[in-house]
Amino acid sequence: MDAAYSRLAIPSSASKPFTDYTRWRLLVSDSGRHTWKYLKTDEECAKWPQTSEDKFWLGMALNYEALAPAKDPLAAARNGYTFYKTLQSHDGHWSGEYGGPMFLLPGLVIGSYVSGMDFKLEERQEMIRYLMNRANPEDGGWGIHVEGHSTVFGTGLNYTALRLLGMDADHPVCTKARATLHKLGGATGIPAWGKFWLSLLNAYDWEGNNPVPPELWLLPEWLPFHPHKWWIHTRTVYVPMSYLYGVRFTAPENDLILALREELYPENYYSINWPAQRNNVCKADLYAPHSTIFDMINVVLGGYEHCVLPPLRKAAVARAYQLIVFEDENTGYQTLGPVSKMFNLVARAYAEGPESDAFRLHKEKRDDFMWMGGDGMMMCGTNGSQLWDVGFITQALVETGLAELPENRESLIKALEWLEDSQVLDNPKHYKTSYRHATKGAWGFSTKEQGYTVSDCTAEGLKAVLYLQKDLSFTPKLISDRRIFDAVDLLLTLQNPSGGFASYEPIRGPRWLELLNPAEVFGDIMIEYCYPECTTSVITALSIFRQHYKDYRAADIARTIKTAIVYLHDCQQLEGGWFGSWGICFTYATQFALESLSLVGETYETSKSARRACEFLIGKQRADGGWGESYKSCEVGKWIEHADTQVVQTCWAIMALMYARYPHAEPLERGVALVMSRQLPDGSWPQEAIEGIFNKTCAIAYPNFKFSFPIWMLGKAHTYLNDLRAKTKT
Ligand code: LAN
Repeated sequence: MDAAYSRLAIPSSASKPFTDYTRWRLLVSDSGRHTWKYLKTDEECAKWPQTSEDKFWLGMALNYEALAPAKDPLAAARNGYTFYKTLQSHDGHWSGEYGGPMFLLPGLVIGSYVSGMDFKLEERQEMIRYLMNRANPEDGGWGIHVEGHSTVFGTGLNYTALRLLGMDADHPVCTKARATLHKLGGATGIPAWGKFWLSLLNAYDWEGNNPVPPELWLLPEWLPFHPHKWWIHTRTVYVPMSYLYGVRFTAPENDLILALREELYPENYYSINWPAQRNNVCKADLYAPHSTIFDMINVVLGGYEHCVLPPLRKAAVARAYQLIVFEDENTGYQTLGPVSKMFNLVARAYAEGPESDAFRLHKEKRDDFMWMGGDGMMMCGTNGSQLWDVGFITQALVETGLAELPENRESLIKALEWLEDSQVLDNPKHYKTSYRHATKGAWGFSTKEQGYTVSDCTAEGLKAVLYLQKDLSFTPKLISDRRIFDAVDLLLTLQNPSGGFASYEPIRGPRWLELLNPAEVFGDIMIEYCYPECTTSVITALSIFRQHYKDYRAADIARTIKTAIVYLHDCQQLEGGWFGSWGICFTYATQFALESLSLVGETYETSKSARRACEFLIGKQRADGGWGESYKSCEVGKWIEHADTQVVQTCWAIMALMYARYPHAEPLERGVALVMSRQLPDGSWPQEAIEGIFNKTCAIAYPNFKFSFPIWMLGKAHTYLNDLRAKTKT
């Protein structure tokens, strides 16, 4: 362990790369798999030249010539795609960074360290650099995400990561971060997941954690609180956590761990009253405080930990381990997400050792989460957002007519090939036995290998395929009707009684389970909920589908759309907007909801609800013509202005108004002008604030949105405004 993680001499500034950026390559293989390679020799570099895709994501200059300046919105959209097309991967999808959360890289580093799994030197150097670049300039700490204020969660874990990666404790970056950590009270007050990671590392006592008993997996499945009824991410993280807690995994002490025990705490580590820390969470971190009932349950469970029946624990640990193996095998060792990835990896490495296949395969797929960017190497929120990005840009091109231009045809055929290759054709290997929902016919958020059904990803994938295969004359018809029906059948299994659609599965557990939310830093994570965004994607997909296939399950589809619209009305807020859970925030969800309403003819002229939504948006337009909303809207549930106008949100707002057939041109024209004014001479748009969110508090990056949504909006607005002007003239 020690040799692989030796001390490194790190410069005091991270503005310049620590490695040679001309040597990094993104390998795109196996249906959109992303892994970054560092080439060692000039010969290798000559054989495998850097592409624009590599250079763009590495933040290197592309030096494209300026395009002819756009005279109208359509020309601007066309220029946008002229640029964006050069970033398309050879297999037809668009790669991209999926960073933002600041609690993932420490999981990668701590999990690897305690499993004895090394990194390449260049990876360590660039991960260190990334953390240096992401430290908050004022206090040197880190928050829960890249734009967040410093917290114990962010600072305690990223400090630990830096130290394990090889930074010295007296490096100025460490000194500054440590001072902030201590000012926040030190690592005793780290939230539950932080306590857990530090306990695995042997730098926090297990006694300081609330219990994570694996025995829940042995309870009868009909119980309303059985973990298979939890939101899929919570339960998939809970499986390996309960295993690692059950066996009390603890890395062996070494000098570095002993040093961390000194550095992370202002007080003497050995004098800390650990059981008293279980519910100690720093104020700067706390978003969802424990309920009283949860605290009471923890007292009982804490008592149980002193008298566990060994055979019962053994059986429970074995059951949890079986579920870990199922998950690994279902997903080609990607697992559902980055947190379960690293917990599963630690569990498998512990149980099966460094020589095992499990260890090797986990190591291989660990690369899929490591993304090299302009500021260094990060860990991504998933193994990419492949489907999500391909889905939006292809629809944008078809709807705007840019798809028909000869110059774009090849790129669209490639995108269709990728979509064909990425549809999941079967249910999971371990299906009901691992509590999975069906996957036959699905598109997931990232790759087919990860393979999880997501309602809106399946819907956006389906829409993209229908657009490409049905609306364009020049595309091969790669996906059969049968496969299209499979996607539709799957979507129809996902509706909830309220009419709405949730993210991965129909809601399984009761609402009150939220009282048992243990995470402290995230809201609404215990069960699935319905989302206007997911609901819209599904019903728009179904409605496009039925235009082409009038007879297939027509009654089911009609009923589904009708009840979904009822749900959408139910969740409109008084001020007129919809609250967004996956993008920021009201602008994002209101765009989706108005698209849904337009399906059933509800627009500004015909529907009070659509009109109220338009007025809500118009009320938020800024003097410069754009819109700008802060991620804080998602935390507090109320619109909060961003300091700056945002191109992507301006596009969402204008798309929303166009869906509702907003009749006044002037606000739209001003928004369009703002988006055009921010376009660069090469057709691209610069990166602005972070676009996405999850679990109410954690922002996440969708850097491809700055291409797909301006292209989409500008192309659509071109025709829309022309029509509007023609109408007002007559
Ligand atoms: C995502 C990313 C995509 C997102 C949309 C498709 C946009 C959404 O409409 C449905 C939910 C989904 C699939 C989603 C769920 C939660 C994810 C997987 C993420 C935001 C990406 C990262 C996040 C995951 C939970 C991060 C790991 C953290 C934990 C708390 C386990």
